[in-house]
Amino acid sequence: MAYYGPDFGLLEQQDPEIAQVLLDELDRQRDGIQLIASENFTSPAVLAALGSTLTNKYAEGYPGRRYYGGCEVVDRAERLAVARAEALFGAEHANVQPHSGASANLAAYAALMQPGDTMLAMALPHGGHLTHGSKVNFSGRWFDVVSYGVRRDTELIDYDEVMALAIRHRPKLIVCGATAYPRLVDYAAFRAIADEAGAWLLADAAHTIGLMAGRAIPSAVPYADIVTFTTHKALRGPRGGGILCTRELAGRVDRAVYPFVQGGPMMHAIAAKAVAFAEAARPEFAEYARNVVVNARVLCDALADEGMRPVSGGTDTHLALIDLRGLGVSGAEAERRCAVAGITLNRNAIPYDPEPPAVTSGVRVGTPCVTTQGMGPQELKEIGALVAQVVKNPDSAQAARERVEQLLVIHRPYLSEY
Ligand code: DSN
Repeated sequence: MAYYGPDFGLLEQQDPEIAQVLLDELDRQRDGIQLIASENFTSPAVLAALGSTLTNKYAEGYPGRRYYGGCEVVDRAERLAVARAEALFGAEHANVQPHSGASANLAAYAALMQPGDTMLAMALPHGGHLTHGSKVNFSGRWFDVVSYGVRRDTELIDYDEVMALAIRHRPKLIVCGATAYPRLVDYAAFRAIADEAGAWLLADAAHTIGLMAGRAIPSAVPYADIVTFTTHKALRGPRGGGILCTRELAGRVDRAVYPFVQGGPMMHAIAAKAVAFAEAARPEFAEYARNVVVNARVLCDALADEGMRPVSGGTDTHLALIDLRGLGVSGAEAERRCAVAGITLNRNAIPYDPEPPAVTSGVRVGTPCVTTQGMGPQELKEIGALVAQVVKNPDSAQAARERVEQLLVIHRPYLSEY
């Protein structure tokens, strides 16, 4: 059986154009080195659950309390997903229905705030997320947003600044967690600040939830009132979101997800989330999560050795943010040069970036994908050298591409056995 489902032959017959898209994307994923920090390769079991007939079922509501008949089977999938998420993260309550991390944040905000309320969150250009109060997002339009960032000198979160802002503005909600912050977030410090200011604390763990699941970094769950997350990044599940919260907030969170923010849950995605939670509870996943962090450190050091400066001086997580200003190459140009060599990464603003978001002075690299492929420190050291080589000298892209292909002979994702 092919990994993409038993009916691929049928799809090829009925819709060759889309079938070709699937094949081409499979080739693209297999034939390059994927360093996008927010991506991963799900397991064939997750893909099987995703490509299933559970997609046919409407199930508005929650298990045992649906607004449609015929939900007794899909109820089992959601109950399993919830129980597995609660056990995996040691959470009092889990909601597995959010379609994405952004939907999870929208629901979490709806559970805790009214439009016009004040929230304190990390600024997008300093590593926060669109939903942390960006003006172009619902969060920036509907709430009164106060932003914190990182210090110019250390490029680390300034907890004294966060405390001062919290005391001055008395936000209803404080959001911690980021998409491009390579260091650990001090959840205990944020808890103390939230308690001092009388605010709720939300940890957006979209990026790091997989590392928390594998116990490779400290968990936000004991500190935050609500933890939002995605299931498709280091956690290696299907594309989707989720929310963990205290027992006290369970009802508010559930009502905010449905019926406030979403209608029918995607039962095929929920089944796939359940598969991913079970996979993440295995000892092999803990080893994987630890290796993701080790690999990120090795990659970061290899880039630093080549004069590519890591923001904040290094990483504690799955990603590194690299300041390219010393090389005189923009993030956008570095992304293009790496693409020619078969290395996929993304341009990314660095703190206090003088360039606009479409150009940027940095790139973000992450190791969830390459670690899933079984690569280790030796390969990551070499990948760091290859990235540096092509960023500095685009003429070397062809030679780098050949070396990328050699690495992939041994480490291809989705091999033929799938
Ligand atoms: N777009 C995701 C990322 O790449 O970090 C965050 O939502």
